[in-house]
Amino acid sequence: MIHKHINDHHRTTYHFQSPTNWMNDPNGLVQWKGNYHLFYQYHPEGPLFGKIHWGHAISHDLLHWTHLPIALSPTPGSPDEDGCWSGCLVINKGIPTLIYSGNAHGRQLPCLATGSDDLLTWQKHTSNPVIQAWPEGLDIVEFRDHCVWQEGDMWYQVIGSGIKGIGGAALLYRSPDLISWEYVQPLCVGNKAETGTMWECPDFFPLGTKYVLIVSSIPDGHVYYFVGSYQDLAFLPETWGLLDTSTHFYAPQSIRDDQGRRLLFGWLREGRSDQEIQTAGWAGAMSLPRILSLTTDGHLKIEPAPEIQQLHRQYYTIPSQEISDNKTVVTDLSTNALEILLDVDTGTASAWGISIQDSSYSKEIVKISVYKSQLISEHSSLNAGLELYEKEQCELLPNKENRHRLQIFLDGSVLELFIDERMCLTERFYLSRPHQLAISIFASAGKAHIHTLDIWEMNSIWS
Ligand code: DQQ
Repeated sequence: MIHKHINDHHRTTYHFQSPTNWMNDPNGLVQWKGNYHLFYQYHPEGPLFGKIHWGHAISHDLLHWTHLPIALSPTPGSPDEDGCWSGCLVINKGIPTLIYSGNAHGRQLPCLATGSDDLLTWQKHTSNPVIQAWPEGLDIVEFRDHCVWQEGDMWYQVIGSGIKGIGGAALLYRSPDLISWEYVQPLCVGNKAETGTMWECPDFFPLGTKYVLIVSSIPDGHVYYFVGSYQDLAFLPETWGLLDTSTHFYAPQSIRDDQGRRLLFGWLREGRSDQEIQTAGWAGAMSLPRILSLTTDGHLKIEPAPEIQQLHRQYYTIPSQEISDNKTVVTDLSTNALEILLDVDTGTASAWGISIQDSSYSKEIVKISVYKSQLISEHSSLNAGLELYEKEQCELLPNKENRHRLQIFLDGSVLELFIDERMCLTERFYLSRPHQLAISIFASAGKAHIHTLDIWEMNSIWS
């Protein structure tokens, strides 16, 4: 499918990507007439951010995607002349409808487009922008991105914003028809010292007995979730945390699918320079579909969608055992698409982990280790003769047995980690030559018990 970049080993095999050029946020997620539709922020004219369109792809199984024609393009002289920025899709009396941020003259305002039954052609509304100005009486910094839902006969939406001197905000509006909107109040306002000065891409939905608000924060670039209650048109957070430890995961959007699952995709941004991106000719990938549910202590449980297991191909494993040093499990794997499941009891070891490295260049390595209460993800590669090294770490949640379950998804330049079904850590890494990998596990200063080490090569999602 993606012929243009076929020999680029930094491209992914089973994470969604645009055919070429720049992509960012997932938009307009919907399961419609049996198919999943994924729209996304796309710059078809180059590999860097520019005049943004909506790319579009379809999947019957949440795994295999087919690219469709661009869904939305900026219209010269209109409220979206400089870009069709992020938004969502709702079905209004049977009509698929997009609510997105029209970008013009450096400001964004809400716009509407209605779609054909196959979601291929979109008609922009003549009264765009449907909200003409920022809300009065509030001193806000920005105003964009939309999450829209229906309660009874009324439509509601939250728009991403920030209140000067206070913090990020999700502003609540209501409308009888998606066209005339009345500002209600802030659904939720954050503390700038904790969760940033501006919230992009708010996503608000019920989950189990609670409600969840997810926001992408400026300036730190992290994604925060809040779990709480929704009363009298206000959201009261009870717990909160990071949806992903890393800033390589951003601007997620979720939907409730036909199975009743809360599915979420996020944009995986690059970790290389604009010059390297220009040379590559593309940027950005989508996370795996993540499934959200609630933990018993009121936080988010985050798991990869089980459909991903259908991509398993060649399988490697070792028997359950104790280890106290380094053990090579497999060498010379010529693949850049792997899933690894590691279930380990720390035992008496002070550290344990897994390293995935180029079979002959020891400096090209991805290493994931558990040391004390920290999960540490490190990677190094050689770039034009220079060694690049990056490290990301997060606090593991205390667990009586000191046992941890890591699901590691390695795909081209993407490393997506699910830790104890509670946390994610996403990285981008760029090995200097096509992957020829050796995988080993290790423990130091004591014995760790490996309950499970499963390794699968992965099939492609493109036919
Ligand atoms: N990306 C979009 C904006 C959004 C930002 C522009 C988040 O609508 O705020 O591409 O990545």
